[in-house]
Amino acid sequence: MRIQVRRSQKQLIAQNIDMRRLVAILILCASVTAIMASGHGQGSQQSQAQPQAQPSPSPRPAIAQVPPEEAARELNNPRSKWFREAKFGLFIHWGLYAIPAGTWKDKQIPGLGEWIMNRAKIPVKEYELLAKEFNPVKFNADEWAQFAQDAGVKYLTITSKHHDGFAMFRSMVSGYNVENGTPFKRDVIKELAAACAKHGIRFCVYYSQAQDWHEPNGAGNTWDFGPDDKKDFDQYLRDKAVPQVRELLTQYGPIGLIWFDTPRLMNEARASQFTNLVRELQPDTLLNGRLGGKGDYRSTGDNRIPNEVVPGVWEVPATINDTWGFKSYDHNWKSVEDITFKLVDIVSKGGNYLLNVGPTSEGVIPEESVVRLRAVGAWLKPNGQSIYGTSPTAFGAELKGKDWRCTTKPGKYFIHLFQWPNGTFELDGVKSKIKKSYLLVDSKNKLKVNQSGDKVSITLPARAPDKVDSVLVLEY
Ligand code: JFZ
Repeated sequence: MRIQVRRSQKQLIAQNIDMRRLVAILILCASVTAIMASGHGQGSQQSQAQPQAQPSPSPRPAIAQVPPEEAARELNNPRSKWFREAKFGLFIHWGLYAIPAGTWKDKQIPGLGEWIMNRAKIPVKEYELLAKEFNPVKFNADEWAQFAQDAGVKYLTITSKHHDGFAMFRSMVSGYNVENGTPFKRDVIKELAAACAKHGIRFCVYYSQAQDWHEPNGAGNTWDFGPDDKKDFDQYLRDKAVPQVRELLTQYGPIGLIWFDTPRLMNEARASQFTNLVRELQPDTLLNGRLGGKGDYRSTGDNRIPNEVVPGVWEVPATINDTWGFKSYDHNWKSVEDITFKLVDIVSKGGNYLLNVGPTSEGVIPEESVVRLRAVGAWLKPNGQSIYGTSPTAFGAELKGKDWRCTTKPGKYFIHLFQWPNGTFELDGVKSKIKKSYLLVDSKNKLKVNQSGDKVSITLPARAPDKVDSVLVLEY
């Protein structure tokens, strides 16, 4: 990767670019070098350790930048068009871990809810028994898809198999699955895929390709099966992971993307088994960046939002409290204001927001999540044109503060005002002549525009039309 950066730098110098871009590239070179040296790149040992829901205070960047030509390739990939325009997705972590919900044998287990088997070192023989209890009678795929629609997300990514190895779909490969191994006897993935199709939501699946704590040769379970380097990992890939991914790609209609994760023990050859399968069976399905090979887009570290615009196609996977899988005592819900700000902030930097909910063992999405996401959806209804299909900010100075953000479409700046200015909104560095300005929710009322050179001043009404984010449109 370093070599590619150097080459691109030379090319750009040859093209006589200005000093500012050169400085930016040098910083990029330095940060790529730093990431490689510190072993913090995606797929490194570090990212495979027990993950934290909270960002670490280390100065490591939220996302590993790629050379400009690589970012351009991501952006020009026709396969990712829907994803680039979607901007907002719903992540669902749901599995057997919803039953203990963070507590094992009367002890609250620290860490992420879906990691309880690992954190409490629960033997397979004990954890497996949860399947016999799994009976989420309140699960209603249609309600979940309706909820996704109300929240304004364009895609939904659900854990079809997390690290615990339990498949939430009917599988011929392993009886450890929701249809054959539980009293529930229903295929969750099938019902949800159908409901999403009905509600116009792209259906996507998470699949833990490397860690599988249920299998002697899967990565991660050292308490039952000993160290990973003694395992026949290829046997696990051949006999479980690859055939299950084949099932996912053939049993449920179109899959928008597959979200692979924590690529322990993965390498190019192992990753290509999945890549080839996906390209063969569903050439339109996107691959995320945590397979262990090249993906169609990249993820930031969990809950990490970059400070600047990041070129390319990328996504921020994020929790709505501090866990992915349901924990009965995690009440640290992010507010509607915070979620809306994060959505706009991420979109203004060029990314997607993949926000998670963790349903209970009864099949209910916690009411606290529902209320918040519905409120975001209610904001998106009249303001969605300033989010979906937009491009990043045309400015950048605003990213240092939290007062406002900018998203763009050809001929339009959308200014998201999180702080309502007194009287006028002043904007610097405007390169085009502003023709008109109005509030997105009140487009009939034209606002007074004063422009002198690259400075623009818009006269605003006394009150903000929205208490979280009022969108001001500037057309040029
Ligand atoms: C992984 C999982 O281990 C976790 O349970 C959850 O599913 C989450 C979405 O993904 O955790 C990670 C993986 C990678 C990073 C952080 C947490 N990373 O690269 O920063």
